[in-house]
Order: sequence, then C-alpha cells, then structure tokens
Amino acid sequence: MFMSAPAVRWRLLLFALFLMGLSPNSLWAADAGRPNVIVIMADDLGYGDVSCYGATALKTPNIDRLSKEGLRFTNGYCSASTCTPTRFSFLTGKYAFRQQGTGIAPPNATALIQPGTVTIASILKNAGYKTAVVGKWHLGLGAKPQPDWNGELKPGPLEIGFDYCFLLPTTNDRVPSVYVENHRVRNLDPADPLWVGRKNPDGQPTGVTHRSSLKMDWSHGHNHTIHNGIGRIGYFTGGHKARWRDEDLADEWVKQSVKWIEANKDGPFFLFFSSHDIHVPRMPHERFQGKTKLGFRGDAIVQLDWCVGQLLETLDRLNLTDNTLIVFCSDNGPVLDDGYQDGAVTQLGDHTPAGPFRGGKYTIYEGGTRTPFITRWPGRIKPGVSDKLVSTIDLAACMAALTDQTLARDACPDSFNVLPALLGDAQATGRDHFVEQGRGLAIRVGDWKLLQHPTKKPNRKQVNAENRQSDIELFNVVDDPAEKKNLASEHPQRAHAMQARLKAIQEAGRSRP
Ligand SMILES: [Ca+2]
Repeated sequence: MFMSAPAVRWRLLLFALFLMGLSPNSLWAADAGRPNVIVIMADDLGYGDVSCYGATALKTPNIDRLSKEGLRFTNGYCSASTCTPTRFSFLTGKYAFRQQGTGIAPPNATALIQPGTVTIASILKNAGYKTAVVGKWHLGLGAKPQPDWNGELKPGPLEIGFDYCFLLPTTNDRVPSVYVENHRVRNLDPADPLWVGRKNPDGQPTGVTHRSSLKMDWSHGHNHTIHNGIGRIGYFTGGHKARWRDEDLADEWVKQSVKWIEANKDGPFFLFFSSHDIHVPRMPHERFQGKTKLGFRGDAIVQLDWCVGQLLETLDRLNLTDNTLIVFCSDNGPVLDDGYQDGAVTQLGDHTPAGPFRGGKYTIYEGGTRTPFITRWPGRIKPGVSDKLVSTIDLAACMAALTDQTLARDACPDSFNVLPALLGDAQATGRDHFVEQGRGLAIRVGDWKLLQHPTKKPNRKQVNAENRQSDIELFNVVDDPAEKKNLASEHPQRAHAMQARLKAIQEAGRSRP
C-alpha cells in the first residue's frame, strides 16, 4: 500500500538473507538507523506538571532524565484537549474533527478505527517491527451494535497494526473495570458473564444511593456502579474475577510492558505505553499515596514518573538504551476537579498544572493542547531544548520517514514529517501551522493563534469552562502565552485570513503538503 522502493529492496534483502540462513535480527542489530520506538503517552498531564517543565511542588526525576538526555520541546502539542480525539489522531495521523464519533468514547463504544486504516502501528509493522499497546485504549472495541464483552472484542488494536495489546478498554472512571488482553477480557469466568450498559439493571448500589460508603467521593457525575469503593460512569455487572483494583493499574502496565520488551528485545519493536495517570479517579498505589503535598493528583504524577523510570531501567538492563527512540507526551492538558473530590483543588497550593498557559483539558487555549513533549535517542539525538512546533499527530508520518516508507496520499492525511525536528537536526523547521481541537477549533500559524469558539455559550457546569469575551479570538502566543489580549479587532485582516485557512483545511479533508 505504501511500500517505497527502498522498502521493497529491504524486503528482498530480508528474503535473500532468509535463503542464506541469516536471521533478520542479526541484520536489525547492524542497522542503527532503525531504532526501537517507545511512545509514552501520559493522560491529562499539563505542561507545568513535571519538574523539567518548571514544577517545583514535586519532583519527576525519571521524566527529567529523559529531558536531560534528550530534546525537550517548548512547542510540543497533542492534537486535541480530550483523550479520544488525541489518541485517534496520534494513531491515524488524521484530525479527529474529520470523523464523526471521535469525541469522548462511552463505555460501549465500538472500534473507532476500522481495519485497513493506516496507523503508526501498521506503518512500523510493515517495516518489520513488533508492535504492542499497553494501557489505556479509549478508542472503542468490537463491532456494532456493541462490544461482545464475553466473546471476541474484535476489531481492536490487533486489526490496525498491533501484534499485542493489554488494555484498559475505556478510561479508569468508566466501566467495565477489567483488563482486555488481545481479543478477550482477561480472567473472565464464563459462569459470571460481564454486562455493561447505561441503566442500572438490577437495582445495585450506586454512588448516589450509597454515597457515604465511598472511599473517594464524586463531585459531579461518576456516581453509577460502585467498584473498589469508587463510583463510575456507566453500569456493569458480573466479571468479578476479571476486575482490577485502581491502585494496581500502573504496576500492571509496567509488568506487561517489561515482559513484552524482554520477549522482543532483539527488535526492532514499537511499544505504545499508554498510561492512565493522571486521569480520574486518581487512586495511585498505596506506596505513592501521600508522597506529595498536592493530594492524589500529585501522587499520581509521581507514580507516572516511576513507570517511566521502570521502562528506562529495563532498556538500560537490556542494553537497548542507545538505540531506542522514546517520545514522551500527554493526550491533553490538565484538569483539577474532573469529577472526584481527590484533593486536586484543595491541596493545589501555588502549583500551576498548565505552566504559563491559559485553560486546560477540554479547552482550545494553549493549556489544553500544549503539553510536555520530549524525545530521547542517545545514539542520535543531541540533548537540548527545541522551540520547533511538533505534535503527536505527526508521529505516524515521522515513523514512515524513519523507516523509509512513503505514505499514500490518503493515508495519515494530517500527519507531517517533522522527523528532523524530533531528532533535533540543525536545519529542521517543524510545522508551519497546526489545528488544535477542543470546544471549537483553533489554528496556530507561526507566532499567531486564531480561536474559533462554538457559537453556543459554554455550559457553566463544564470544567475548565472558558470565560471568553467573543466567539473569535486572536493572540500572539509568543508575546502573550497566557492568551490574555485578544487582538482580533486590531488585526482584522490577519484574523480573517487565518479563519479562511482553517476553513480550507477543514474542507480539504487533508492538510499534509
Ligand atoms: Ca486525557
């Protein structure tokens, strides 16, 4: 589909080696140009939440190590300010606003990415990589009308380029609270089938009826089925042997990832480490509880940092560090009260989760999408800081470039090859423009950003609701990173031109040059 001439030559070479009795691994080992790739995507982690981006209320030594040994971006973005659309775009290289149903996926969402879609995983698999995703999925599983929780959950990651998956199927605040390994719920007892739905099927206790029994109280929503003393979004019954404990999720992601890396250490491999930290409910393992003064939100950041440390240690131990490209990023900006009373608001102190930026999760201000973004590849990347504009949506095209493949025109239509920027090459330019998705859309071109808010007034109950003055705003985000001074009326021509460009990108169906 997108095999370039060099890729064809590569396949022929592999075949020739096979005939000669040589294993591909011996060849890969000699091919320093094709590193292993690990994308570590944090959940709801803000620009200012880690110490290498300025946090002082806590320490993140392992993420700081990535920064010290790699390239720390000051204009690194995820493509949207909520989970599902960013993850959709990261995998497919396509802006989520182009596809219906890519908003925050409900518990019974079916697969949002159809088999046959070119993804970052299928690109790397096509180049001979072993591929896996471990952690949060939240992109739907199975076919319509709804996932077959007791049967095969298909299609899913294995149908779009991953060889292996070990998943939290939706989010930790949504049901069902089980693991999915490849096509099945793990440890599911057929005698205790799993049911997932929107209505309480059996009059079971809920976060409303049994609120005083909860170990973490809710603040809005999150009051349906109670599992592990925490109210959830949605109802589920059965599957008791398959249920996890929130406190153990991070340990499980690390355990499964390390096992998979060890099994695939001869490489090359691609691991998407999809942490659920620091999404709500924030219930880190007991050994991390109370480690910061910021409440469980801070403790969950420390837990995330520990996970990063475990991955780095594994690479060191297996002698894989020098030839592994790590990309550390987040799926959207920060939020404090996202439905539970976990101390995030009351114990915040002077910590600034979004760093110098306005807004956070759900918004199209910079806090929603400008997030920590670090690349490390000791054998190739010179440590430093980069102000080049790059996004998680670009990783698919970058991996195609890294493995010498040419993308078909309709594949990954909004993913730009900014690989030279990711690697810190001297002449690299990064993106010239970028569309950010939240409540509404925004386009950044150079130093300028045009925000096009939905004309419907924001719901006052929404978290991180914008206190905007008008539907169209224009900021110079270099001079005014906090987006305080709306320059739309001072620069009407620029505002109109940027609005027209945004409209053209929406209508064109693609934006890669
Ligand atoms: Ca998220």
